[in-house]
Amino acid sequence: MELKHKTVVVIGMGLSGVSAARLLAQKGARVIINDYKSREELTPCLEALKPYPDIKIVTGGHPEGIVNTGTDLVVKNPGIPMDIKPLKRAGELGIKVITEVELAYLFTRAPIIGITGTNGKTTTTALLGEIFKEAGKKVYVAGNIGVPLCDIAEKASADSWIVAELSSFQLEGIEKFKPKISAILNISEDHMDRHETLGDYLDAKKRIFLNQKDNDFCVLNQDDLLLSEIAVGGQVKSQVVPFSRQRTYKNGIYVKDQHIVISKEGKLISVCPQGEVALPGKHNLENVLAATAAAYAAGIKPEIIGKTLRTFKGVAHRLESVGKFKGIVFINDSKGTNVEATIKALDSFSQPIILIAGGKDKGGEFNSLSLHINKKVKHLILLGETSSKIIQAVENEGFTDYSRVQDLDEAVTMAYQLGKEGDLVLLSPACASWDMFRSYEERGNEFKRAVRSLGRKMG
Ligand code: UMA
Repeated sequence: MELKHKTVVVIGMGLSGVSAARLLAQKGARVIINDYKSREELTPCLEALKPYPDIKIVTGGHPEGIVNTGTDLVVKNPGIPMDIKPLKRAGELGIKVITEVELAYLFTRAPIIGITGTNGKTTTTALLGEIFKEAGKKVYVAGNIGVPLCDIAEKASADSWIVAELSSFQLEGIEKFKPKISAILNISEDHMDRHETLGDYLDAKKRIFLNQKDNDFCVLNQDDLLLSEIAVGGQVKSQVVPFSRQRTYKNGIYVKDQHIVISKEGKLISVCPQGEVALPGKHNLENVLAATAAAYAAGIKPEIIGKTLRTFKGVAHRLESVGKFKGIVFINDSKGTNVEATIKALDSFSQPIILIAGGKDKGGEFNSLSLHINKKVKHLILLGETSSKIIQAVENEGFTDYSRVQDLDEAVTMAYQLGKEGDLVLLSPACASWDMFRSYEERGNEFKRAVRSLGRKMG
């Protein structure tokens, strides 16, 4: 794409917007970056843009005319909904709107493995990155995991790989983006404040294989009803690589006699005994199968995959063990940002659980979570915007052992006071963090700080 002297408006700063603006400026574009927050709130972004004095910065709103007849292209931060005024205006004027991920794709030579799905994306992406490292490959791990793709697009040479975690927000604005290997892990309700229906959300996820050709691969979870329908529906033009915890395939990845196996034309290759996989939990087994499928499709030897599966213990904020005081275990699952993720977290433990939940309202419902809370939770501690909605849902199930708190310090202290030896305190909010924190990482770090400070007080 020729960008020299083109006028490009970037909507939304954040990590992604800033990264896109930098790449555009390096390519000689006239860049205008616009965010509705004030300059004070955007200090880290403004610092990061200091080496690019030619980038015009507009803050404190999206002014009328920011996108106009002189605009050649609009690049949006994934956090920006498609229906805000400047993007609608771009549509009226026939100006192309792409996401930061699409822009990155246009400037990279490295093959991409794109991982999407509702849950498990970050763990699978990080695990794949480790498998590639173990295989001695040059690899860049990026995307929704926290490193914008525009940061690494040009650094990644043709002989390296990019392993990219991709959200529905990132995928809804792609046009040509084509991963060599795509993977969809699972689909359940999430981000219903942005996508009108589950069908719209699934459509955004399905864009991951939109541009793939028959020499590309698409890894699909066959234990997920919606994804197994896609696999047989003729929608995927690339080679489908199925994986399953329950079923077997002539060509695919599955569990046989408690071993993770690759079946190639019915010939079985053992990757690793299931019992030796370092990641705990049933849902992590699916992530392990997906990573195995993608790595094998990329030509990585099964023994290298197996070696990494035995050592990779997971990433921060996903069922992360924080400490044990008075025999009570504290687990940080701040990345449990939707109902399904929290249900999976609850299902991963057999001890009595004190659950800390609640956060930003994404427009979903909590009925299915309430059933699990009723079965598995000893006491529920709620904070944030969704507290009342969750209370309503658990009360409908006849569950009344709940309390409301103002912040995580209060939640951790209360959990400790209510807990007994052998109990488990789990932060798995089932909601996004943005009502009280900048990110789920900040929420998780705040929880860890509160637990450690309690630990110090307890000696
Ligand atoms: N903004 C506007 N107008 C609007 C709405 C927002 O100007 O109408 C501005 C905000 O003021 C803000 C910016 O747009 O300055 C959005 O920033 P952000 O902090 O939401 O985004 P980034 O820092 O660029 O982070 C994004 C991803 N965030 C989202 O998609 C919401 C990060 O995923 C990702 O790691 C990062 O790019 C690098 O690729 C985080 C996330 O929460 C982890 N993702 C969601 C999820 O996993 O559920 C999708």
